[in-house]
This record gives sequence, C-alpha cells and structure tokens, in this order.
Amino acid sequence: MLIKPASDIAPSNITDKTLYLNRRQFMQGAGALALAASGLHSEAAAAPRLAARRSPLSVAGAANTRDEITGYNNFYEFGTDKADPAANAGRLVTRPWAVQIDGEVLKPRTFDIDELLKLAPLEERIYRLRCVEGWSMVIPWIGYSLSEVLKRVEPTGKAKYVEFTTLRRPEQMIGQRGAVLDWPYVEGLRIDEAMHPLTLVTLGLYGELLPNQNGAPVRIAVPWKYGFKSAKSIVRIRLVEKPPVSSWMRANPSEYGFYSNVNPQVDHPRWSQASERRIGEFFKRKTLMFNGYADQVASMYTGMDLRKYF
Ligand SMILES: Nc1nc2c(c(=O)[nH]1)N[C@H]1C(S)=C(S)[C@@H](COP(=O)(O)O)O[C@H]1N2
Ligand SMILES: [Mo]
Repeated sequence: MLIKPASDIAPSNITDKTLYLNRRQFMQGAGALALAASGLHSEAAAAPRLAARRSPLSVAGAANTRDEITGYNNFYEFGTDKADPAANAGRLVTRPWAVQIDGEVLKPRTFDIDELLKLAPLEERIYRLRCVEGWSMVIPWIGYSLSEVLKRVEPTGKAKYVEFTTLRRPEQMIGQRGAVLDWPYVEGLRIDEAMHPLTLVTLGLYGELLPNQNGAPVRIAVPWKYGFKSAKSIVRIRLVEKPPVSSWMRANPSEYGFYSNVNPQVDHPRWSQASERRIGEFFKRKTLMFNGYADQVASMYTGMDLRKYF
C-alpha cells in the first residue's frame, strides 16, 4: 500500500483525516485507514471543522499526530513542562478576542477573531517546526499569509519591523504568576519576513480551530525560524521603525538573537544545532538550513553574516 506524499494529494481530499496518518499508522496500513474511517476519532470529529484548501507551500511527508502536536508543547504562560500547556491551557477564555494592529500604519484597526476567520481563504499549510531545544514536528496548520492582514492596515514607509504581543492574563495563564519571562511574551520580525508568504496567521490545525495549548485563538507560524519566534495567543501586532526586543532576547541576549533563523552551522552557546529529533522518531535527523525553506527565504539574508545576526 502506498500513501502519496502531501504534494500529490488532490485538493478535494484536504479535510480527510487519513491524510494525517503518521509513520506508525502508515506501518499498520489498511488497518489504520479503517480505524480512521470507523469514527474512532470521533472526539476530534466533534469539534467544528474548518474548511481549508491545501496550500502548495506545504511540505511533503507525514505529519505528527494530533496527540503529539497537542500534548508536547512550549507555552510558558501555562508552565515550563511540555505537558503543562495541555493540562493548564483549558482555562484560557479565547472568546471574545481581538487583535489590535497599530504603529506605523495608515489604517490602524482592531480585528475581531470572527473577522480574522473570514479575512482571507483558509489554507492548510503543513509546516516543519524546529524548536531551539533540538526537537521538531510537522504540523498541519490552518490559516493564511500574514501579508493578507498587513496589507489591509497599509504600513507606512517607516514600518521596518513587526512586533507581536501575546495576551497577559495571569488569572487564566498560571505561568504568568511567576517571572520565568518578562510578560507579556513579545516577538518580532523584520517587515520583509513578516510579509513573506510563508509567514502564517494561524487559526487552526488538523482541520479544527487551534487548541488552546497551541496558541488559540490566533498565533503566528514562521517555519524557517526557531519555534519561539512563532508567538501564541496574540492580541497585538505593532509596526515599528526599530527592531523589537523579544522576550527571549531580554531574558538572555547572548543566547537568543533577533533573527533566530534555523541554522545547523551556528550552535546555541550551550548545545549544537546540527541535528534534531522529530517527535515520534528514535533516530536524529540532520537539521536543514532555514529548516528546509532555504529556496524560499535565503535571499532575504544575502550578504548578512548569519553568525553575527543569529
Ligand atoms: N506566547 C508564547 N508563544 C510561544 C511560546 C511561549 O512560551 N509563549 N513558546 C514558543 C516555542 S519555544 C515553541 S517551540 C512553539 C511551540 O509551538 P507548539 O506548542 O504549537 O508546537 O511556540 C512558541 N510560541
Ligand atoms: Mo521552542
């Protein structure tokens, strides 16, 4: 039995659960397909489905399972253990929700989450995510390019950078009661990075609205950078003239730079970045330059010393 790589899957099949069979299910072959069709995944199927067309910007190959993606998370607002977000994020109230967009724009405005869900056609983008800690996943996100949002607020000529801010609500985000990071969580991109078609406003995964532990109701996904650049549960996008200071740069400027492009040749001061472990796999894989997206993004960094601008 053969399961086609993602790039060969017909658009009519996009929401079909069988697309997401992981390696283990793949080994089980037809048995797994029958299981998927039999309604045993009914817990997931009960959630509202998001209709999304498959994007050519997706990577081929098997995605991680929904359990892996929703059970092994970094979301320090809910604790620092990988299981904490799944255990604690259920308390976060994600409606009503709005994202304020301001700064160097001609038309500052606030988008309600329901507006964001309808702002542009939803696409399924299967992206690699590489955490700076040395693990990775393949995740079927749902959303659309951040450029769709940014063009509607009309950035001025002074908008050189974009700053993302996560919600600060310690009543519901129990990790914010401690000072692990300087809350709220802040991240940033250069304007060309933010406008790059790969940079995703993420509203769902696996055909459903985002689970809280993955950054509900809206987060960013920047697949060629270490995972921490992809801020979760954002409430503000500010266009600015100067490079934003991210939470991680503030916490440890010698370890976390502004760019944080995935780069197997530039080690973290305390560990190598040459390889990674894909969650669900035993053997390590070689980490790819720009996390495998070099063809699409390398030109944004020509002439830059990537050791200096790490
Ligand atoms: N607000 C916020 N965003 C965050 C984080 C966080 O702690 N808080 N962790 C980052 C890190 S380190 C990673 S690897 C990814 C993990 O995303 P995932 O849990 O959806 O896989 O989220 C990033 N976004
Ligand atoms: Mo991470």
